[in-house]
Amino acid sequence: MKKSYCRVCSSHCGVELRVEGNAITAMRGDRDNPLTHGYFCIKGRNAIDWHNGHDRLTTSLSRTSEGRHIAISADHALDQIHARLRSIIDAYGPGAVAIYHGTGIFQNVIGFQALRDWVHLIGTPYIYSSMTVDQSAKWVRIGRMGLFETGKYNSLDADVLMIVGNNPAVSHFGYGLVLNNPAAWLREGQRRGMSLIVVDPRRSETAQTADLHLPIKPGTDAVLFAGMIRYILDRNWNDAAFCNRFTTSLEELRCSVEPFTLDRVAERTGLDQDAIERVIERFVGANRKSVITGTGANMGPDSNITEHLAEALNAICGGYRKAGDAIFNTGLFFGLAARRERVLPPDRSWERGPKCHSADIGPLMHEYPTGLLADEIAGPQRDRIRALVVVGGNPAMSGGRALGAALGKLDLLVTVDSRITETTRRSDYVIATELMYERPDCTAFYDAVSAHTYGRVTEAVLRAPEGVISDFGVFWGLARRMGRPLTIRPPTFGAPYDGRGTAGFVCDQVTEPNPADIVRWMASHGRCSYDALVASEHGVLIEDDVPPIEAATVDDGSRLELCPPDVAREIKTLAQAQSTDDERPYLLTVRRMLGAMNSAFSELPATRLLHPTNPAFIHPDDLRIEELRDGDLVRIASASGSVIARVKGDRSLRRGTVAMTHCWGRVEQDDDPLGEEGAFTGRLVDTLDRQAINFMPTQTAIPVSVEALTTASPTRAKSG
Ligand SMILES: Nc1nc2c(c(=O)[nH]1)N[C@H]1C(S)=C(S)[C@@H](COP(=O)(O)OP(=O)(O)OC[C@H]3O[C@@H](n4cnc5c(=O)[nH]c(N)nc54)[C@H](O)[C@@H]3O)O[C@H]1N2
Ligand SMILES: Nc1nc2c(c(=O)[nH]1)N[C@H]1C(S)=C(S)[C@@H](COP(=O)(O)OP(=O)(O)OC[C@H]3O[C@@H](n4cnc5c(=O)[nH]c(N)nc54)[C@H](O)[C@@H]3O)O[C@H]1N2
Ligand code: SF4
Ligand SMILES: [Mo]
Repeated sequence: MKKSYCRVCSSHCGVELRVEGNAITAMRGDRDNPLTHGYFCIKGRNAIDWHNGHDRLTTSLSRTSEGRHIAISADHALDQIHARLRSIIDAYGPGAVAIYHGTGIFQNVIGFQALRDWVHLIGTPYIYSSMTVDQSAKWVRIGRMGLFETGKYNSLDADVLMIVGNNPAVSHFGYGLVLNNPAAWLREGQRRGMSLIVVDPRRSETAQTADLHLPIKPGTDAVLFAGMIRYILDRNWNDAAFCNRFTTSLEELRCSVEPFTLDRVAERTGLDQDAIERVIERFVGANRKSVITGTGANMGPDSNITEHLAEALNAICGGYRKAGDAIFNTGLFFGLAARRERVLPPDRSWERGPKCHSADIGPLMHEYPTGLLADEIAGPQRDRIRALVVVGGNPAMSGGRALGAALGKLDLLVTVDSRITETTRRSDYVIATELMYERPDCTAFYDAVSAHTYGRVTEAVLRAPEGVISDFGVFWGLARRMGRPLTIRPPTFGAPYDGRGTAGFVCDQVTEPNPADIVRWMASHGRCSYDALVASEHGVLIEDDVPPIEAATVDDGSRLELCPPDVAREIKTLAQAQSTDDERPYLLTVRRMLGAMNSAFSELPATRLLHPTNPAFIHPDDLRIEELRDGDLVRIASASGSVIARVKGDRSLRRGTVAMTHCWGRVEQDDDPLGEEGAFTGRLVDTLDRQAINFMPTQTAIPVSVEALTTASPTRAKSG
């Protein structure tokens, strides 16, 4: 068995693979991995199909003038792409070129850094990613409030952890959580004595093991947090010492949340008043506590203010690690600067820097809002985006139907992926790339966000099919054609690519570097030598030195801004809002399914055997009222579109909720009139109903109607 690690998600499970010929024939979790201890999930196993599967792209494609895709060598494709980019840049400047990167590149450290350097060489500021249709409310919150450097407690040390709209037991993800098999670490925390509070309209797999669960009405989290803050401030239960030293505009916050009395909050959130009080008391009474939010909190109609108020609750209660608490992650690859109690002040980056073409908005963490990308491409302005390079993403689906349609208006669409997707279907060129077990890699990208001082390297355990190149090779090849050397730099989150003054790995312009040499370079800076990383085939976990967080030193005046004027205005609007929609009595919520990773794996036979299409989960009592039975076909309609789906009873849901996963099916209903390939919920997303600053569309708590179409047997499988 060969050892490596899974890179489908950021859990980075250690795996053992049996390779016969050049195919994976068996796979299991590596029991000796110090963090994941043999854990392994269906998505990880589905990667076998991904590598060996019949739908693997084994050649690059180009589109003929009649619109057909034909095979082309990667070399010829890159020649043609380079020439077409050159003429677009000559005519309209580098700002006419944009990049979109999705979840498929986050676990490929060399490819990702190559992409970033290439964007830098092109000279366009326009970077888009899946983050701005995901949890960029966190970036808005950091920009408006600032950040406390010590970070939050998690299952390693919290006494109380409140998880809001996040289901790590399925998603294996959560900002601030231990990312390696997070559910196991939550259980470990509970064994240690930690209380787990979950706020979720669904008794999710995470909520099932929680000590307290608030089954909130979807989309009302901001109201809950405003009410909790009011209740705490009213009783002076906040951490006054922390507030005095590290926060500002507490009085403005107090005034803003005044209308949110607990009885009103209970009514709007559909929660029991006593249950809310119990949660507040448990949270406030604990010494080490933090609030963690996920997509359920960051995708609703008030996502930015929800995120801000959740963090304000955390801040007024001093929910951050304090002087003397342990720093569990000291940065295995690049080392982290000593952590001390201090505020990184708000910077509101979007008020400066190059603006979008279609809106007066600048960069957010050096990216632009994907929620605006359709306008940026298809808008009337002469200055618009004409060429888009997509890497490891499927924006035709993830950005909603409007973006799917806008992609057709580009002069040039290039997609770098390993399989056919709704985005490759719309592309002028598709570059077929390597998959994870075909490349050497290391976990350096997660150095800053890992909960532990942990890292590992892996070699390639399979040969890529002939005709397939690496993500790195795409950008090295394009840079070579530009006559510029590509430089690979240490990965950083939210920092300008060229602004760190760190020397990089300068790539030869004639001979393509061996990616293994770049991994060696990447892994040679840190706490552990490259040779030691290679020798430790289960990954390296350093636990023996956990230095303490340092106390604050001189006061530099930086404060967490609890309630700046725009936030106060948004809270006021929230207090006044009362939305009811009689025509659309249900609220559509997001949820993830174990076997698929957004659009990836959703088409695999193993996934479809379990779920012929993505079900519309509804509480059985709601099904009864609608005179529906499991498997019945329904039309689900929002104000902006409709999908055809099959219902499935689910008692874990709050009544009045329809929960569906995203990025399944086809973008246009005409391509799949009966919804047999799945229901694309992006058609229900109103792309004009967007948040300020990050232009995040509402993806959860969307008012919908449910109308029966026909009845069918519960287990009817996909035809054909
Ligand atoms: N309605 C609605 N819309 C949503 C969401 C929702 O909940 N509801 N969720 C949003 C969220 S959170 C996200 S993150 C986005 C997802 O947005 P995207 O990232 O745009 O979509 P994915 O389907 O994850 O696309 C990943 C692609 O990467 C490819 N890939 C995998 N490995 C590699 C690799 O090594 N190299 C390359 N080049 N490609 C690779 C896969 O084949 C796949 O096509 O969707 C968003 N959209
Ligand atoms: N298996 C699998 N794993 C994945 C992915 C996948 O597609 N499949 N995608 C990956 C990606 S890109 C991301 S961003 C992460 C996301 O990771 P998570 O944020 O954990 O996403 P979900 O698992 O959908 O959990 C969201 C929870 O929010 C709840 N929710 C919905 N609406 C609301 C609301 O209005 N308020 C509250 N309080 N809760 C609400 C849902 O019921 C659900 O339990 O997962 C990653 N991991
Ligand atoms: S949780 Fe599943 S998909 Fe994520 S790294 Fe582990 S095996 Fe891979
Ligand atoms: Mo995501």
